[in-house]
Amino acid sequence: DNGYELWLKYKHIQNPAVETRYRSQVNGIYFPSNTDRLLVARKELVRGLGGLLNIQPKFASIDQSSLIVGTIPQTGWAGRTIDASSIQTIGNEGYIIKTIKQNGKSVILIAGNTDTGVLYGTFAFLKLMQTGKSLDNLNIVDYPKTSYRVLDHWDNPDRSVERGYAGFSIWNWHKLPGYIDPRYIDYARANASVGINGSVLNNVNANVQMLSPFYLAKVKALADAFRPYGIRVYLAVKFSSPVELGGLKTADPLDTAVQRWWKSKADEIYRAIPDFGGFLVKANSEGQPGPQTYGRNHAEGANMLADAVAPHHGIVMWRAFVYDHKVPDDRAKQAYNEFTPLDGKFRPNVMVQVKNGPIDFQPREPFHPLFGALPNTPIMLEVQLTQEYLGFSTNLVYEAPLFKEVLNSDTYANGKGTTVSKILQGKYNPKLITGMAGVANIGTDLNWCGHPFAQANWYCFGRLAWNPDQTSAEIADDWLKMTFTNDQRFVGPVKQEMLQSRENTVNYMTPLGLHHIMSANGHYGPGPWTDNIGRADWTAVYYHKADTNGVGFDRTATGSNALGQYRPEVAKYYGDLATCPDEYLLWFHHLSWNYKMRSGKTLWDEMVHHYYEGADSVKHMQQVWNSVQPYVDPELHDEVKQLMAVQYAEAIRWRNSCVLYFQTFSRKPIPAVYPQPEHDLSYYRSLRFMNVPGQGTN
Ligand code: BDP
Repeated sequence: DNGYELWLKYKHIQNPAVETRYRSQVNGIYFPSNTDRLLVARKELVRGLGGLLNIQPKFASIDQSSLIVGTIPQTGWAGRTIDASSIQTIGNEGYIIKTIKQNGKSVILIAGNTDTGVLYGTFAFLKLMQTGKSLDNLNIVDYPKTSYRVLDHWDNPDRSVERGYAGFSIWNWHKLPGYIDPRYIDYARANASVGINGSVLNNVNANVQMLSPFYLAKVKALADAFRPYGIRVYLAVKFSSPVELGGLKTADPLDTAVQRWWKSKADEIYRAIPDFGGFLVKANSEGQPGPQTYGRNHAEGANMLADAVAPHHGIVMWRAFVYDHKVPDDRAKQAYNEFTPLDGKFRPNVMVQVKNGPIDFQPREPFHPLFGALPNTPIMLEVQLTQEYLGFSTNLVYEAPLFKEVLNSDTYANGKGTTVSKILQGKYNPKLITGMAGVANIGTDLNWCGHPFAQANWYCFGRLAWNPDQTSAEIADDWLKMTFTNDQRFVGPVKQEMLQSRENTVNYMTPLGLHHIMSANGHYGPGPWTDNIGRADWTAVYYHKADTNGVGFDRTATGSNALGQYRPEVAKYYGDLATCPDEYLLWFHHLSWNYKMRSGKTLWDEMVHHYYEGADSVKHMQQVWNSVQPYVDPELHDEVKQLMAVQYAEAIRWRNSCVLYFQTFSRKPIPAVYPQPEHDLSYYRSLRFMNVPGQGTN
């Protein structure tokens, strides 16, 4: 098992009683398929049943079938059993799977208002079998709770991937548009199986060539390949394209020639790709040009692009990841400062895309203060699947708990209970479109994501974008069963480790609210000592502020007052040491090394404890993995085992580096109960690791 089949393995069902029962329930299938999308759904059903039940499905007339699949009108009398409210609830992408009792016979119906709904319903039906669920008395009414569920590929035209740790870009630009790699189809199947309906093909640090006719022909080929799977393509665009590509003198969004240039570019794209999704823009951030380059604001820039795509029903995803030297005291505050004055000024087809936290995809951050602060602006949550700050593709980190942490955060924007999840589900301001974006972790590696368990991050992103209220545990459960086996002796213990894995990594990298202490540029190993690299807000010392008195970033009123950007209830909760959870302590407070923690330990001892606990938990994970060896394909087992050994060594390096470094300030001993680091600090500081091409060395 090389991992290529992802969670769509459709392995033969091992329990003969279950297999027999399932077979009888799909004996005779009615599935009219007159569109490309219905055809791929039907093909998937054939493939799935072929694998799971080892059968060649038999298609039959509606009255001779025990499984009826189609759009509601196509399914005749069966479709007419669906009540009006369910039809309304499922909308354009949802589906119904239900058991109908007819003349003493049971029939299963999979139906949607649209062929997209049927496609999603088909995958959901297969998932029931993949996870060993009963197909008796079904009554499932499901639909996506957000409209835009998009993967962001940070892929460059030369096939390098910014922050990619799974090989090169899967887009073979050289062979496109002539050659459609079967991998594109498998990519689309995987996305459709979890409801992902959009794909931004290129890096947010965009190359203007992507908008040239030469590349647009290639983009069109991908759009055509993905369309049957309900996936639209989007492009990241560089704000200065009218100058760099169009030869204009300016890219000022209020200049009519610039507006005309974007309109005609949009028209050109839509002539080739009528369902093109729209643009993603990184503007005035990390050196990228933007409206501020011309004295305009984000809304003026975004609206100009929004007007170009609006006639074609396209959208603009405008990133709120902005920072520069303008807020020298605290980078965390800049996005809020720039965007809140613009609330209500964006066009309805602009979504402001906000990262989960105010800095940058750290192992743990509090939720971004922009959530709940833009009541009249469409919002999209951006999370990072590729493990830039989470140990690349050698560390096993299941990210659902990280995503859930922001989703469950209460912004108090509209009183208690205004969670980020509710905002994204449109329950706060139902007039606004919403979505979720995940920075993809996909590359040319045989197993797609580098680490076999990193596939779970692609999977859980889709599941949470579909319904942010699902739990990390239920998603892990499904993924493990679909990817490995239904055997509880495997699923039980491994699920526990997955659920714990992110906390492990927080513990050995950035416990107690520490952040951004990774090595500069690469962000893989520890670099708490990083200073003097040109810009203060790229160093580690800017964030941990350790000195002999203490450690942590004071973001209360006595410090940067970033806390003031949250609602009073939230500011009070994090600002008051009596309520601030340990997890966020040093994010918001600068505290003495002797500060007494809830555990009774001093801050120094507690920090050391977390670093050791983090590394030990990786050892525990290794033991669990060894114990489940009988239930895993040997090749896959060995691959994960080797990666866990790398992860353990990395965890030790992190632990020893950080403990020794912070000890230079605390001047306190590492409690004797812990094994002392084998080397001194200068050794750890001297270590250099090869990084991914084009991303500097560690
Ligand atoms: C940071 C990455 C950088 C990205 C940037 C972004 O280090 O490579 O370009 O985010 O999101 O995390 O634009």
